[in-house]
Amino acid sequence: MKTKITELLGIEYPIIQGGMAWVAEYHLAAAVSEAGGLGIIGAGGAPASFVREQIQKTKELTKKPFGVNVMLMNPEADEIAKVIVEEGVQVVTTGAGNPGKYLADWKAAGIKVAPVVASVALAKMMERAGVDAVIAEGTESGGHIGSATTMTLVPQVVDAVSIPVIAAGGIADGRGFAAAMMLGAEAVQMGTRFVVAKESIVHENYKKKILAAKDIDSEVTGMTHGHPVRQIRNTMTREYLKLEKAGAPFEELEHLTLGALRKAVVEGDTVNGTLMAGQIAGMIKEEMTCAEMINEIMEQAESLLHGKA
Ligand code: TUI
Repeated sequence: MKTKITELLGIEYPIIQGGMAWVAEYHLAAAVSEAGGLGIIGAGGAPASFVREQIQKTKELTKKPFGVNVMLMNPEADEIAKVIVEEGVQVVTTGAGNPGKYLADWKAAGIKVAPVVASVALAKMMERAGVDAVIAEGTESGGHIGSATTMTLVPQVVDAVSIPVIAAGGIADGRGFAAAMMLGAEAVQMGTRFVVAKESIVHENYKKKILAAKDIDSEVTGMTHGHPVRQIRNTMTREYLKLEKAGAPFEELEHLTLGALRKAVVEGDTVNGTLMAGQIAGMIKEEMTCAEMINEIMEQAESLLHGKA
C-alpha cells in the first residue's frame, strides 16, 4: 500500500511502531522494519550511550529504515539528539513535549521528523517549524497521554495542516487501520499490539496481562499533576488513585511510580509495576510475530477499504 508516509519514509506498509520506553528496544524495532513497517527504538528515560548501542544493534539486524523516539522529558535528550545525527538515523519521532530546539540539526542532517501531538495547536506549530509529518495520538493510547480522542483529534489535525498525519491511539487491527485512513491519516502508529509481539522482550507476565485485559481494564494515573499515564489497573494504580484522590503531593505519588515501568517490563512485576497499555488491549488476544500482525492488518484493511469485506 502506497501513501504519502510510505513514500516519505521508504517503507512498504504505513504502520509505525510506537516508541515505548523499555519495550521498544532493538529486537522489536528490527522485526517491525524487517516486516515492512517502521521499527522504532524508544529512548524513554535511557542514557544517550544506551541509545547509541541500540541503534548500532538494530543496524546489524536490518538494512531497512528504522527510527528513534526521543521522549523529551529525558534529562539526556540533548545528547540523544546528537547521537541520532552521528549514527545516521533516518527517522525521528518525539513524545511528551515540543522538539523545536532540535529541528534545525535534524533537518540539516536530512532526518525525517514526526513529533507526537495531542492538539491541533501543537500540530500547526510543528508544521510551521518544518517537521515532515505529525503523529496525532488520542487519549486511548497507553503511557503518557493527552485528552482528545483519536476519533476527534485525527480529522481536526488533518484539516489544520498540509503535512501527512499519522493516527495513533486505539488502533490494533485492520478495522482501526481502515478507520484511520477514512479520517484522513496517511499511516498509523501502534504500540500496545507490538508489546505482545513474539519478538518483544517484554516479560511474559506483562504480556499475559495485556492478553487477558478487558475493554475497561485501563486506568489513568497522574491526572491531577499534569502527567496522565494510561496503564492496566493493578495494586499500584489502586493505591496511586486512592492517594491522588486524597490530595497527596506529587513527591509521594512519584515514589510509587519510580522505576515501576522497568519493574513491569523487565521483572514481570504485575502488582507494583506500571503496565502501560492502551484501551485497545481488550481486543488483543494472541501473541504473533510482527510480520504476521502486519500482514493480517494490511489484508483486513485492504479488503475493507476496497469494499470486499
Ligand atoms: O510520550 C508519549 N507516551 C509516553 S512517554 C512515556 S515515558 C514515561 N515513563 C514513566 C512515566 C511517565 C512517562 C510513556 N508514554 N506519547 C506521546 C505524547 N506526547 N502523548 C502526549 C504528548 C504530548 C503532550 C503535550 C506532546 C506534546 C505536548 O505538548 C507539550 C508542549 O510543550 O507544548
